[in-house]
Amino acid sequence: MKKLIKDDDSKLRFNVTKRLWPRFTPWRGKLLRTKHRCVGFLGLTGAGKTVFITSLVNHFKDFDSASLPIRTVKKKNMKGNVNVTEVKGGLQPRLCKHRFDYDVYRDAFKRHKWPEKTRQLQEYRAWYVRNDKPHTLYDTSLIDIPGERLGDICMVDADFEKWSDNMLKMLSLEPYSQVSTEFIQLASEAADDPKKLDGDGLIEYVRSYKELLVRLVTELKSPAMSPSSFLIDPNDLYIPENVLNMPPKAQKDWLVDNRCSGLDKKHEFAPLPSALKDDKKTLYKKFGGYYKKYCRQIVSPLYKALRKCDSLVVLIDVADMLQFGEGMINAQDKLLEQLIDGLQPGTVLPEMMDRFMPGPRIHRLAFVASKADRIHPSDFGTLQALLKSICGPHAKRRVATTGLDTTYEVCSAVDSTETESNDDNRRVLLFKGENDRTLRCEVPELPEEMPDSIPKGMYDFPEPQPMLPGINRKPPRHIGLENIIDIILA
Ligand SMILES: Nc1nc2c(ncn2[C@@H]2O[C@H](COP(=O)(O)OP(=O)(O)O)[C@@H](O)[C@H]2O)c(=O)[nH]1
Ligand SMILES: [Mg+2]
Repeated sequence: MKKLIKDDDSKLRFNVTKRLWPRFTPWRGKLLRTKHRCVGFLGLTGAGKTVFITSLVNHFKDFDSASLPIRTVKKKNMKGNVNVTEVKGGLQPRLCKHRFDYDVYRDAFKRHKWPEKTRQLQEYRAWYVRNDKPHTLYDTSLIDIPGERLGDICMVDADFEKWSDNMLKMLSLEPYSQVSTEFIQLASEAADDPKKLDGDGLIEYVRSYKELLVRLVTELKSPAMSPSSFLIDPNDLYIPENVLNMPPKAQKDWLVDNRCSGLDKKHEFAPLPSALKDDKKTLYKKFGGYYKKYCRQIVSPLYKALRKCDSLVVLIDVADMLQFGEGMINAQDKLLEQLIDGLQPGTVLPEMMDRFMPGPRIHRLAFVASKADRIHPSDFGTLQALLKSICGPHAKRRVATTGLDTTYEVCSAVDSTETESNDDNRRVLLFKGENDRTLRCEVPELPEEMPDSIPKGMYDFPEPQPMLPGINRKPPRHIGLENIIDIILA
């Protein structure tokens, strides 16, 4: 036990012989085989990733099989429920720089607040043991990715030329064409007359791209925002709070003047039409260089970590999609398309070969309808069907060609509402709002399928404060977390 716990530095454990053979560690007279599990949590900003990981870790730390009744795969010799023990938590991250700030996020729950917005790639790494697999030590990494950074997924494996072509093509199509007319016009004028990008023309061109980025976020709520440094800068700083509260025009001007489409003011780039490749060789090369530097500093670390994941949990907030309408539905759709194209889940080598030829190895994909506590429990079946109809079309190609293992679950990491029983079958939820006031909300019935258009105000779902048990260390009530444990500790 002592040896195992001292053995925190993973480098010590990874000597050559141990890489080639399964690792066994003597512990309490048992032979423990170490399995590395890495799970990436993805989703649009606000989908609930940080809350999800915090609640999950809390459940593992203070495990109670009554509140997390895990299905067991191996039933033989098992009496009762599965138990999970966290042997050691908060270990040095393996795949990124920053530790997941579990204590800070959990502390927010205690104060009946949701955690602050996360701006960096963070990892919670811990050793777990489950009693139905007593000879396995799970060295588990849970990776939390800020939603904004997923905008850069289109840069994975793409050089500047390919990125430019893809961006210009995407921006000229619906729904992006609603906000991109001006920039696309400038791009096609430059393609016809390259001199338009001399001197001030180039400054105007980059400025127009930044204006387009502002409109993408504010009007379309689109995650297809690349480079993402426009929202979270290379020092991981988000747009200041006072700017978020400015009137739209002032906000747009501030963003265009102060945020960068690249690493910094001197290294800004924007997509260029391919017709300029010969006429504007130096400009193409210059932007290509800035783009490469950006990818090296921002994109590569993120996708190196993601590609080392064996499972991905993609969180989808269906209530928000209905509440915010088409913009959000399109944003979600684009994100799923880019995720599947960029990460190519399912391309998996046998584990033994993977030791010699490390490559993409995501082989499990769980789609989760998060924050299900905002929806009436009688609609959970419909919610799962909606989730399948949103994600299924994107996953099916990979499932058919690679045998990717996909699941669709309904979850709430911190169940913060209660159902009111009433005689007239109305869908009423009770929850705590601001100043701890108990509120009551009649929630709408979910549609059987995602509507093509949603009138504003048609769907409105509650936004409760987190509800927690009185005892501080106790994990929150949840919905369906047990269904994804086999993805994390398989
Ligand atoms: N009712 C409810 N709201 C949640 C839950 N999880 C997250 N939220 C809400 O969603 C917001 C964003 O959650 P967060 O985990 O920070 O999202 P992230 O951007 O995906 O990391 C929170 O501030 C809460 O308002 C949940 O389980 N139930
Ligand atoms: Mg977060």
